[in-house]
Amino acid sequence: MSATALQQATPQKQGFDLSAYLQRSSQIVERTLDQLLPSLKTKPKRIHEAMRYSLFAGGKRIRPALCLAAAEACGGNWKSALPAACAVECIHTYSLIHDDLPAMDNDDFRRGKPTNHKVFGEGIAVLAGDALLTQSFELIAQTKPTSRYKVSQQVLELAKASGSLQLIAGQVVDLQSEGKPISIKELRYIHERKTSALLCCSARLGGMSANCTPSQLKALTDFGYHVGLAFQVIDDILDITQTSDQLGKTAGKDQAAQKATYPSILGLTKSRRIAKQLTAKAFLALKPFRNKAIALESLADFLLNREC
Ligand code: GRG
Repeated sequence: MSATALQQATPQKQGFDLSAYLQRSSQIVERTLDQLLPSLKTKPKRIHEAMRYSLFAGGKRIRPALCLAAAEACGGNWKSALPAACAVECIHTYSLIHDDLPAMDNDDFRRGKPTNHKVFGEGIAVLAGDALLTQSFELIAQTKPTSRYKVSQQVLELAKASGSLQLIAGQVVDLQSEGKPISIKELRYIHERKTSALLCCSARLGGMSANCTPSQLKALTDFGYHVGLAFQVIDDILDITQTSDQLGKTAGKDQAAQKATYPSILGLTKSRRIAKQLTAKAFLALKPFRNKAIALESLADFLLNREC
């Protein structure tokens, strides 16, 4: 895409305060999660401590925000989208806990804190991840049906995004590819599943909670897909350009693990260009929503400008 087309695709977001929006959406999601998850006093206390330790460790809450903003873009409200918003954050946190385990990426820090297994031990960390995965289905089961989307369709949406054809598939191929040269096509396969699938699902579930039309659902799918890919390219760039303190996790892990990433295959300049092009495509997908997609647009812009 040319620079002019990119500028045209990049919307103006004057007057919209994304940081206040993220603060409010995180607050409501955290309050709801706190109410719906077993308390720290609930037996067996250790597992609930471990689940809550990672869940409330200070993530950016991008997936819930996408879900709530997608609901708004389709004329819905936060209240109806909250079970889905909380469910996607539980899936995301489970995937991070498991990804950090010694059997996977073996990370010591996440969200600026020692990883779950460093604090609670590997056994409890595996179980905390399992419990959050299960918890997410308990949450999505509490969503309300709409005239277009039954509860079972919304549950299926979450199951498919987190199953062995999507999130798990991305992780499997990522693990299998370590230390091997892979093509850009194979790398995109990993990114589509490891990252894009859950971001896309977050936006789609928000739309479904608002009883979105099929064409709105298609637009949210295009948006989530491209935002998800851009997000991962930028994450790979940040792994090189930022410090561990800035990231809240160990920097430079991809290179150390000889992981194929966009910057390792194409270099930083080309990777930045690709991230911008993907974000421009995400903006274009939002055109049918007109000014109702201001929060989604700002989120995509924020994710891109973490780095580029
Ligand atoms: C199923 C074990 C398992 C893993 C699935 C999600 C995943 C694959 C691995 C986690 C590590 C990773 C690089 C994921 C890609 C998506 C991504 C960039 C996650 C980080 O998301 P942020 O930045 O994290 O939204 P916070 O901490 O802000 O919530």
